[in-house]
Amino acid sequence: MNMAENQAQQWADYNRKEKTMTTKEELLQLLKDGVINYNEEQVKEAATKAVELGYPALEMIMDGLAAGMEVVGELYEKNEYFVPEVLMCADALYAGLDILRPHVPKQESGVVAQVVIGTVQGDVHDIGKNLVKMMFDVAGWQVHDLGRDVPLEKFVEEQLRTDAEVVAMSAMMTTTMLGMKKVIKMIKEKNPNVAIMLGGAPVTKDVAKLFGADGYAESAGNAVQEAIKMIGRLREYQKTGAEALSQ
Ligand code: B12
Repeated sequence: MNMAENQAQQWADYNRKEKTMTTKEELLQLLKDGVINYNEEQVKEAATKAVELGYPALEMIMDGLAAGMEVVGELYEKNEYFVPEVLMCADALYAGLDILRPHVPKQESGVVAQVVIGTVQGDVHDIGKNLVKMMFDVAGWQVHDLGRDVPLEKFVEEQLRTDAEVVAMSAMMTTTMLGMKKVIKMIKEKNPNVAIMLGGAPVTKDVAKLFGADGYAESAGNAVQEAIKMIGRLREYQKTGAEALSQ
């Protein structure tokens, strides 16, 4: 092969590679659109491709799958989607999560503890809760997942059984959110040294405070950091409390 032929070959190889190589942005869009259009096959293909190409799995989950579900929420609010469509969107999201989740790298969080997590009684929304669970998992925490629609007493029982430092509750409805307050009261009565954090769309920092929780995070991205801060505050409080008593 002479030099001109060699260059032509290299150019052809480059063009072929360009065509088959999908960019990160394209895959994020495919994941997002796949969730919005409840296209499970598209989501699976895009997720598999993202893994093959080594794109960051966490970014694919948050900026692709979860971002798609945000749009689904807007469509539901505008009455363009109803429960059956939303359910299919959730199925598509979970299909992608199954593929991407094992590729989220472990992260050093500095503190490793146990967390009991679940969505409160009467509430079947578990996508957000599962993303928070994943963040604790990758941070190396031991996670006791109670699932969704969890009877309120179950949080208390599981905390006592495992002696977990943190209990994290999710609620997506204004009605079910009230159950959190009951759980906080029950847990604090039995064991005041547990740090309780709340989250979910209707929950705010003020609501969490009003309910007597120790912490709140508005997204899965900062849940672990907030949990670590909560543990720190609680330990500090125990220390100063004990010092005050001994004086
Ligand atoms: C998907 C969905 C469903 C799916 C749930 C599938 C599943 N497996 O989860 C299905 C179709 C089953 C469903 C059913 C219903 N739904 Co719905 N649903 C939604 C929707 C569209 C998206 C929720 C979601 O997954 N978002 C994506 C995730 C990633 O976000 P997220 O959940 O907010 O979680 C993030 C944060 O909040 C936070 N977070 C969440 N939990 C926690 C916990 C902790 C500890 C921390 C720190 C952080 C944290 O981190 C997450 C990730 O960053 C919302 C609309 C919306 N805008 O939220 C309505 C919505 C929640 N649903 C609603 C309603 C009314 C219902 C139904 C009653 C409808 C009906 N007529 O049957 C039923 C309820 C059934 C029941 N008993 O629970 C209402 C609730 C209204 C209210 N304020 O009370 C909403 C807000 C829609 C609306 N605007 O009316 N729903």
